Formats: sequence, C-alpha cells, structure tokens
Amino acid sequence: MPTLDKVLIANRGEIALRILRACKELEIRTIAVYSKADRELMHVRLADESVCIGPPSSKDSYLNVPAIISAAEVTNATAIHPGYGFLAENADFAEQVEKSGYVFIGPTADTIRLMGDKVSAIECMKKAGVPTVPGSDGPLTDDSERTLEIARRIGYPVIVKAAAGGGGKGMRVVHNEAALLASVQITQTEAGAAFGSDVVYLEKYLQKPRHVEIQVLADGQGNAIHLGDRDCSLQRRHQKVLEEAPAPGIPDDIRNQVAEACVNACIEIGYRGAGTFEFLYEDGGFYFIEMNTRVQVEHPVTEMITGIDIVKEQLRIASGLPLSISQQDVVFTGHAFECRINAEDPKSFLPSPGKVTTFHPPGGPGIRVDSHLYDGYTVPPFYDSLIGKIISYGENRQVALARMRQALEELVVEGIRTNAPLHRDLVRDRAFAAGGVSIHYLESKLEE
Ligand code: MV4
Repeated sequence: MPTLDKVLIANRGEIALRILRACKELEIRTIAVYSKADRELMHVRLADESVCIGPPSSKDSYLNVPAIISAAEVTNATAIHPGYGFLAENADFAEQVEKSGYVFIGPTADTIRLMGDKVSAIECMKKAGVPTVPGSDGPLTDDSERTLEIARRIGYPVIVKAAAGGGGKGMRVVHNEAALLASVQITQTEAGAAFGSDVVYLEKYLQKPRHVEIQVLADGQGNAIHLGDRDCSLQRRHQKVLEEAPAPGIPDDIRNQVAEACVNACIEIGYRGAGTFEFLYEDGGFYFIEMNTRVQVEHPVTEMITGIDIVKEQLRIASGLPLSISQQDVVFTGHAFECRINAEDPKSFLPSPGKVTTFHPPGGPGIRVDSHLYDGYTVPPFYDSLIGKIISYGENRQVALARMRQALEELVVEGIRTNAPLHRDLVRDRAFAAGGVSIHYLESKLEE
C-alpha cells in the first residue's frame, strides 16, 4: 500500500477496533485517538501509537477538529478514517483533513456536502435514474399558494422534511391541507435552530414502508459496484436494532434494477469510497430518501453474504488503487443477521454504563462478534450505548436465524444491563421470522 502507511482512527468503540483490524491485515500502522474517558479502550492498547485528544465530552474530543488534526501532525499520519457518527459526514472536516495534507478515508468534501443536503441529494439521484419519492422536487418557497398546490398534486398524507436533516430529525407528517402551512412553518423554525438552515421540502408520506438500503463501493476512477441490499426496518426512535442481508422477499428483477441504478449514479457523480443508498420499500417499489457517505454500523451483514471486507476496500480505495473487484466477482451467498447490543435497560431503554464484570461472547459456526468489550472494561456514560454486534450467517435465512437464537443464549454480559433480552424476544417473534415487517413493527410490538 504505497500512500497509506499510517492511519489515524478518528473514532472509538467497536468501529475503531474494526478499522484497526483491517489496517493490521493490510500492514498499515495505526494511531488511536481517545478522550480522557476512553483510556481503557481495546483499540487504544492495540494501536501502534495513541494520543489523548481531550476531555470526555465528544464536543471537546471526537468532534474537536483541531485536536484531531494536531494528533495527525504529531504522529505523522498519512490518512484519517472517520468511522461512523462523530465527524464521518462532516464536509468541513473532510476538507480540513485534505487541506492539511492527509487522505480522508471517504468521499470528497464536495460529495459529502452534496449528500448532506437532502434536496440536492434527491435531485442528483433522480437525474441519475434512481427512483425517488413523489415530492416537491426542490425546496419550498415562501409562496404559500404554491406549497398548497404541490401538496395537492402529491396527495395527502405528505411529510415535511428539513434539507439539512436526516436520520429522523426535522420532519413532520401532515394529514390534510388545513394543517399544511403551520407544519411547514414549525419545521422551518425547528430546522433553522437545529441545523442552521430552514430549507424544507415535501414528499408523499409512505405509511407502511420497509427500510431497505444498498451498499456500494466506488473508486473515484470510474468504477463502481454494489454489494446488494440490507433490511434495517427493525428500529426504535430512528435507532436501528436488528438488521439483515439480503432484504427478504424482494423480487430479484426489482432488486437488481435498483442496485444497478445506484451503481450508475455512483459513476455519474464520480463517487469515491463506501456508500449507502437509503430507500423506503413499499408495495414492490423502491423510493430513494438519503445517501450515507460513510461505513455503516450494519456493514458486517453485507460482508458475510459477499465475503468482501468493506473496511479493507475503503483503505484500498483511499490509497488510490482502482477497485479490485468487478460486479461479476460479487457473489451473494446465504443470509446474515446483526443484533446491536446496547448498554441499556431492556425495559426503559435508559443507558446503563458501568463496569463489565463478565463478558462471554457467543461462538460456533457462522457467528461473528464485533465488540470492544472485555472482562473488567468500564462502559463510560458519555457516548452512544452500542457495546457490540452479534452477526450470524447461514446458507439460508432460517439457518442464520437459528444460529442467532443460539448466539443470544450463549451471550453473557454481567455488571451492566443490556438489550439482549429484547433481541432474544425478537428472534422468536413470528412476524419477524416470516420476514418483511415494516419500520413501525418494533415500536408497535413494544407498545403491547
Ligand atoms: C419517510 C417516511 C415515510 N415517507 N419519508 C425517517 C428517517 C429518515 N431517514 C427518513 N425517515 C422517514 N422518511 C417518506 N416520504 C418514514 C420515515 C421513517 C423511517 C424511515 C426509515 C426507518 C425508520 C423510520 C421510522 C419512522 C419514519
């Protein structure tokens, strides 16, 4: 690997460890950066070098751009991997990284900016032939009559979304014309306060969709491939809980058609790196809503069914190499599930940080555990509660699900509370076992 001999990992927890493992495999040296609350992190011990970048608060450490760039300077890093969350989709960060002379492991700052603005992302994808949700095709103006007309054309219910939002923040469902203008105004005000932009747009509100996303890899040199789809419909309050690949019950012609549209879009925009096209899927139709320009938490289910190491591919792409795989080389085999294990109370969902007295990960055929936990590790209270992921693989969905059931039985985490009981219940749920539940299924089930 000529240009990538030393990677700074600008993240923490399981993904920092995941990135470190990929670097080690490629014989790339690693730099861990950590906050004062994260001295005990597994990847900090395993990294070739480590630098404390600030106090526990994310704002002063993992979101502190000057501190991260300084750490890159003092350690002579060649590249920075942002992981997910934190600065991963911050275009200004990507720009600063590149201006300071380091390789940003991800797309260009311009691409991140384009996709960060949902209005421009949708416009770009629509032009490239990706199916989108019927909507305003651009921002709403202060012409109320025009807004009412657009909503009438789309048909109620509609959803008002903030262009700078995403991941569930800054949106409002509107059921009739009487409520439209007030809802638009509230969403504008909230968006202005939360994101510094009051630009909003309208879409047809899909009432019972699934969340299906498509993983892509592109080298920024004219080559792009897809790694198939994932179903991430099981979520609570916009936090994914359990994912699977491939999305069950989707006709192969529809599946392939939309994936090919995503690949074409990548080539058209000169996309570079790993990316995810997020869709709503309802009644046999795919509707693009957003693109994520980072590696995602749920990437392992795709790795399991393709045998492709997505993080290693990110590193290869960042080093300037063309894609090592063509679409014909991508063979989809079997099925995979991922259960996100959180340090939280299984009933109240409140965070449950503290010292892990016992950690016994599951094992056996088709089981993978991505976790930074170890006996005696203390989960700090300052960050996301994800403490690990159990991934199961099988030659078909039934086998993968049976393996996940057993893995959850074998898992032991003592000293803190986790959501493992919720997962044990979910993998025995009849509707889930049948496949294809909607984005509302988990929350409705929890209400019972
Ligand atoms: C929607 C929608 C229904 N119709 N857009 C929520 C997160 C953000 N990424 C987009 N979201 C939604 N957009 C239209 N036109 C329903 C949701 C939605 C959702 C989407 C994916 C996963 C979970 C969700 C939970 C509630 C609402």
